[in-house]
Amino acid sequence: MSNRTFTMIKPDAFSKGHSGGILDMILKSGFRIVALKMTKLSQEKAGEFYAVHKARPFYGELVDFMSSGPIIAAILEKDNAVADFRKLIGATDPAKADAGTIRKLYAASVGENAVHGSDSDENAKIEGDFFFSGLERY
Ligand code: FUP
Repeated sequence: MSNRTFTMIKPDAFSKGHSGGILDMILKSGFRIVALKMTKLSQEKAGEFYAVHKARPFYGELVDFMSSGPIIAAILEKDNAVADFRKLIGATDPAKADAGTIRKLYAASVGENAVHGSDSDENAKIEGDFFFSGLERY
């Protein structure tokens, strides 16, 4: 079990001014920030990040959305980080997310669902490495 996960505050939540509220929830839930940056994905980079979903019908919209504006990317540390962070963000569809989760509070739809959270230790490492060099982690 690894103690790190990777997250993004997506363009919808960023543009609505929810970044501070989301980072506050993350810190108050006991995660330590290992790496953090504001950036904007190109279509090409967003497509690369979500390549696993290439065959899905929503892939084009997902790539358009994720490259539509700035995001905040971060590596987070905590015991049981991947599972605990998935619990904190709630279900992919905010209508199904538990009360008190980030998606329940801040997400509008399945497509524009405010935050990303890695779904496995293996993907947490791949996704963190996609955004951050060794010099950008503390
Ligand atoms: P999650 O791991 O909760 O982010 O969800 P998935 O890995 O299943 O999906 C990745 C992203 O694809 C979601 F954040 C949003 C998008 N998506 C859609 O746009 N429509 C869908 O029906 C499912 C996912």
